[in-house]
Amino acid sequence: KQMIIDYKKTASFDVDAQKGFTPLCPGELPVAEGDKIAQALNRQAKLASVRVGSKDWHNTNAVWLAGKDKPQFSPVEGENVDIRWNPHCIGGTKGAELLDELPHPSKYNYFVWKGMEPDMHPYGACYHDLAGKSSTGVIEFLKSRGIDTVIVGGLATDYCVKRTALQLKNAGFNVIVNLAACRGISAPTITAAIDEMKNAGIHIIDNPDDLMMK
Ligand code: VGL
Repeated sequence: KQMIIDYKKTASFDVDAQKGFTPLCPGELPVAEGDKIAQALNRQAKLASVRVGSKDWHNTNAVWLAGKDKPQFSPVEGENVDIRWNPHCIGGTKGAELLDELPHPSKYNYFVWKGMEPDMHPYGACYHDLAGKSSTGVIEFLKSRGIDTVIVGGLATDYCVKRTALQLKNAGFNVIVNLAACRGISAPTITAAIDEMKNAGIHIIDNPDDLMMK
């Protein structure tokens, strides 16, 4: 089933397409095939007049870091943190870099660096906090450009891509998640994420073959 999108009103969103979420950084949060999505992101970007992106840019002193006696996924107290994670995407390290085939952040029309405060670990790229009150500015930017449709890809499907897509949908955009340009952490959470996004009215596509530009 084909969907018509208006190039002038469509944006492409590269969510956290960083080496820290790929097998290139096995000690961080490697997502299987996470390093294989750059071409699909570049392809979807050709359907859009605006390209935006985000990065996790974390600190070595973050309160949510897993370590000895503090296993990954264990809960951590704080308004803007929830569970512990292995160190990943630490500012200035290889894990924080975008995949090699992607543009430099300066070449995007708008770019978000998030999770820089030691006591904040957001997932969605649209808000710095977990409650969705502190804007990163990307929604306002997209609206200022007259964007009504956003094609989303990146890492990981079940965390940051899902949250970003839901935030965009809540902000009133027509949202398309392109699975060819996403990889996720685990099969059950990917399936649940796809269900949750579909239930929210987000379009899930396997690849852009069925998108028609007008
Ligand atoms: C992510 C888990 C922890 C993501 C970030 O980008 O999806 N997942 N931090």
